[in-house]
Amino acid sequence: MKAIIFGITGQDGSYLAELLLEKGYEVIGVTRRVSVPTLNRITHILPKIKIIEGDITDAFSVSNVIKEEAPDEIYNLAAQSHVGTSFKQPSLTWDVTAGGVLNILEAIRYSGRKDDIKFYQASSSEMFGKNYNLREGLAEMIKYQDEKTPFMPQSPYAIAKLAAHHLVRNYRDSYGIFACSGILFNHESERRGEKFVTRKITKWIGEFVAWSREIGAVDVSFSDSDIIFDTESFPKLRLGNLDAKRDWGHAEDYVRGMWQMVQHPTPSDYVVATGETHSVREFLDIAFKHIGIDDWEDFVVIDPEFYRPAEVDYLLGIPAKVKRVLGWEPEISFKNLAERMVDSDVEAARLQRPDLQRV
Ligand code: NDP
Ligand code: GDR
Repeated sequence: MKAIIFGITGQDGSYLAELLLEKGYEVIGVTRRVSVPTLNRITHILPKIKIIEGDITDAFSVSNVIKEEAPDEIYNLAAQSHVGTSFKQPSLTWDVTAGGVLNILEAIRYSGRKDDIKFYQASSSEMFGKNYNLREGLAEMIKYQDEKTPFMPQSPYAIAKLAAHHLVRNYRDSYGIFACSGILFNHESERRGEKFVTRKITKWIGEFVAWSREIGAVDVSFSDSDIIFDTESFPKLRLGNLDAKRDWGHAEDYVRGMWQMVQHPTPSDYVVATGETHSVREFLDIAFKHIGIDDWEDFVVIDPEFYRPAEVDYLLGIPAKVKRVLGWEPEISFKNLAERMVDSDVEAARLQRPDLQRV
């Protein structure tokens, strides 16, 4: 089997490539040319995969790679994937996150092999935006989203993802292309991009722990300023809305779901989620407790810079369909996820400081 992954250098792309290699696939990764290295998440598997230069906004490069490589499966994970950034760069977000998907679908349609290619699109729980359904819980009504919840996107990113989601359905209905979408809720990992809130928190903790060890501090005085490491003070962690609630899982579990969707005989759309929701505050609780700090409020500053013009307050996905049809289940809990991320960032920060390498 041969698979093309668009977005192979991202968090999910790296885990998916590992999974497909384990299953004996030939893996082709499409990467765009940028002025800094972007292969660090896949360095360890580079000898086993083929990298081809291409950008999903460039219809010719997309159609050439699909024609020349004649894949069995295509996974589109490429996107401008940061919701906050999409308010600042809406046009680029639209071109990549919506337009790029159209380029891939058209390339499949005219590849001469449209019935032989299976396509996976990375849709998002952000498409639900402010919407939810209600059902009775033990003590109160529970808000949730599933495949039947109407979409009400709240950002240029979510609107672009929704356009792509509808394109996938339309190409499936119109041309019989095997095209499916995973409506994935937030999933994080040790490889998560550093601007997403979970990783931003654990990266800060890693650097803070390394700095505290370096200066031998137990009681440390903190500064509100942006001074980067010195021995007097340490910049506080600057965050936005701590009350937002997300259904957070681990990316390793979620890429397994992507693959399972593509193996099913019939293409469909699936919600992939854990069925639990937690606030940013709860993530902070677990992450800071893991390094022995109970009162993280002393270390955090609320900064309006990180508020969004429109927020998605609450996401809780019901993965009943993906469990029933594909047998998918998440294996890594919220607590385990947060602790793994902290451990990884503490270790990474230690290794970056030669004087701490024996600690
Ligand atoms: P990342 O931001 O980590 O990765 C995005 C990938 O897209 C990178 O490989 C990036 O390449 C690539 N890319 C960006 N622009 C282009 C372009 N113009 N042409 C080709 N490639 C491009 O995202 P994740 O791995 O977290 O997410 C994977 C997908 O799943 C994304 O589409 C995201 O929107 C979606 N999603 C993610 C969720 C999550 O919680 N992680 C939840 C729901 C959906 P480069 O390295 O060069 O920047
Ligand atoms: P999200 O993830 O927007 O859900 O999109 P992100 O981690 O960026 O935000 C989650 C929530 O945390 C709040 N928040 C902050 N967010 C960031 N990035 N930085 C901060 O300092 C901060 N402080 C509070 C946000 O307001 C938000 O409510 C992710 C991406 O992976 C998308 O690509 C994907 O589609 C969705 O998850 C599902």
